[in-house]
Amino acid sequence: MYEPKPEHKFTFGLWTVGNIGRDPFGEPVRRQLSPVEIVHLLAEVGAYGVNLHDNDLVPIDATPAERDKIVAEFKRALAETGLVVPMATTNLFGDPAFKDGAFTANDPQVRAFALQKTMRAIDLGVELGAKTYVFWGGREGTETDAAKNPLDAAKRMRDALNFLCDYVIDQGYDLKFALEAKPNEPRGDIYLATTGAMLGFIETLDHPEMVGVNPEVAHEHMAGLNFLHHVAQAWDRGKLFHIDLNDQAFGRYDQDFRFGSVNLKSAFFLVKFLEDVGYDGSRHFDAHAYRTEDYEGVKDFARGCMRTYLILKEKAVQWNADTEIQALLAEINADDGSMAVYAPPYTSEKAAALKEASFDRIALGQRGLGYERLDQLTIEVLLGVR
Ligand code: DIG
Ligand code: MN
Ligand code: MN
Repeated sequence: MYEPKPEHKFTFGLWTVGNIGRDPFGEPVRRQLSPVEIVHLLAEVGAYGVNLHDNDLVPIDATPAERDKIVAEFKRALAETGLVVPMATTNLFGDPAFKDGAFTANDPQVRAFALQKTMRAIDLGVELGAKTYVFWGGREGTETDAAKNPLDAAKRMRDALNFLCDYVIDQGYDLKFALEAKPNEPRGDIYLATTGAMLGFIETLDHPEMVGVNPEVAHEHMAGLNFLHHVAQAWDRGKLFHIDLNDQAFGRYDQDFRFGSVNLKSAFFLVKFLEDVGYDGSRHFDAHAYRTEDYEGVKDFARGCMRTYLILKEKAVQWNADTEIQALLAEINADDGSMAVYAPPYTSEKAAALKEASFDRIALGQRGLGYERLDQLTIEVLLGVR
């Protein structure tokens, strides 16, 4: 039961199960696994794919010959295990060169270097078979707005993404971009802080059809937002190109906890949404094990992410089939059709008639909606007593 299979499209970044447990207040607690070891670990736990930042695989100072050797070894591990690489991205946040950002940095040489590094990383991702390219602007932000005008930052981000979309078109790559929002950390404030902000920004680009979003649970939670609502808005716009699953206590730094380990009900409604609408992309766990864990614990973390997803997927089927829940939903959404006359499209006749219509406002306010019963039934499905 709840065994991950390739069709579930569960993926992990090299940096997730490869996280060695360093944090702002402590040194690493686990040895660094090689990318090849990580591929084999992910195969052992039943993952479908592995994602990477360029430098998770190829050190930033590797020579072209070293790069080719590393990539060849990695490809061999992929062939041996059958894992695929659905997504790739660039590390534009680790090297000190990017301390003031990459695409939005005040130094034009840093901005140009970031473009160069990203083009090379896109080449690597495409070489490994990636079809989605994520942009997380971890350093694209400020600690003081004295440093740069947010309009300049937005223009620089737009120029960079337009340049890179044109590069992908020029190269003939089959690749889409997915922008990942985060409100803060490591910068004091990060530009384009939420998925909603990203959706608005995408419409200002030259090739908006190539660009979607990669919402992450922890990042909208950090901003105190309902993650499902952001995912639904992205889906509604046809922009849910990828998703980062994990968990997170509200108002905390980015904890990147195991999926479903904190907010079980919101994880349930997210899984139900993804399954109900038929989301066909990767279920990418951008998370890592507790610092207390050894690599057996890391495998427990990875298995837990996938098991919880599959258990919640089964609960969603049960919720959709629960006769009492469905009867309540039918009652809540009862519609005698009398208001259909005002339905879109607008006409001046409809507006005139609606302005003259009479409503029993008191009665409208007195209706009980049964949400307590409906939510309790949901909780009882999740607790396994229905
Ligand atoms: C952090 O949530 C970011 C980085 O891990 C990476 O660039 C991106 C891809 O999932 N998520
Ligand atoms: Mn995160
Ligand atoms: Mn992420």
